Amino acid sequence: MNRIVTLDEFIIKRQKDFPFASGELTGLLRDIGVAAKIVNREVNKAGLLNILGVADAHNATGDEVQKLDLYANDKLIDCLSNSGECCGIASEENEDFIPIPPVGNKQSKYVVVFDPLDGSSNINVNVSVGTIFGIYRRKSEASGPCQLEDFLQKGAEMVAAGYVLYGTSTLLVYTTGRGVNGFTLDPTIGEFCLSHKDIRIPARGNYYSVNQGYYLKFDVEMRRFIDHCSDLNLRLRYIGSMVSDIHRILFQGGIFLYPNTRKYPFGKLRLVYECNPLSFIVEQAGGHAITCELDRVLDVPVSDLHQRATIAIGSPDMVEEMKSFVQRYRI
Ligand code: AHM
Ligand code: MG
Repeated sequence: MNRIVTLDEFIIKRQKDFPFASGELTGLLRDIGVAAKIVNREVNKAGLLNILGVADAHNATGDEVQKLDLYANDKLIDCLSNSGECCGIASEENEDFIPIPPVGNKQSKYVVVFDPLDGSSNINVNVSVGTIFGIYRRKSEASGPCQLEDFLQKGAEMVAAGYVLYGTSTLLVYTTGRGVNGFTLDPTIGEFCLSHKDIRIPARGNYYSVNQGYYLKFDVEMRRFIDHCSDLNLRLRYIGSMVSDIHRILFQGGIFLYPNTRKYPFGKLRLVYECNPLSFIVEQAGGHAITCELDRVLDVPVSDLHQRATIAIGSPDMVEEMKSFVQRYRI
């Protein structure tokens, strides 16, 4: 029998690969692992506890917020602020970033961005949702509180990113820029165990993922590319939970698209909380991620915490193919 490697063990082992590591990043990843277990517990028993439904609130970008989103948001904030392993947090559910005061004399050099529960429209029908996170080294003076500039860094500056998928089983996938690894939660021992080592995305795949209901609202070049996917007999899969859709593509190959529409002229998804962390992971696994304007997502300048972006992400050959369609058909 193979020896089980837990997430904590793996993170600590990896810390030794960084000769000057202080253990802060290690601590942060562990905090996120703990928060993920707590959120997972609630996601699993949500129906039983009757905490489903729409809370009387809207998030910072005006979307409807489900109660479980707020719960996940609170738990992540609690876990990350109690240990003092980061000096600030920005969440999709909060208008502004939250500075974290030092715990004891520990002055952290990291900030964390996250979408606590992505794909929240799936919650009340028992379909997969996820948590997405990214970690940056702060830019501001280490002696004072964190600043907005710490969160407005390009995705390419990220030091770690990951997601948790609350699906048929619960998986945590993360990277610190040296490959991507996946851990499955074993509910019997309450530990995330290494289950997917050094994940590599296939160069091509049989899936495309896009909200085809908006077809007529997409630009002509995007419609041409979607027609091409259909002509190739690719399988259309769209869960409406970006984490779940990208998870499939990461393992089986394919392309995920969220282009601009008339309703969302700059795209719907958030650059800081969704597009950048997932692009960092997919690139680390050998994939590509570009905007529909054909810029690398990780190089897009960030000027607003809740900035939206268009995205085409997934298998490298398929993203390149989409790029050539856009170049050919753009009016
Ligand atoms: P959320 O963060 O409010 O849940 O919204 C993000 C989600 C993504 O997970 C998903 O890909 C997309 O919104 C679905 O949007 P649409 O229903 O417009 O296709
Ligand atoms: Mg989201």
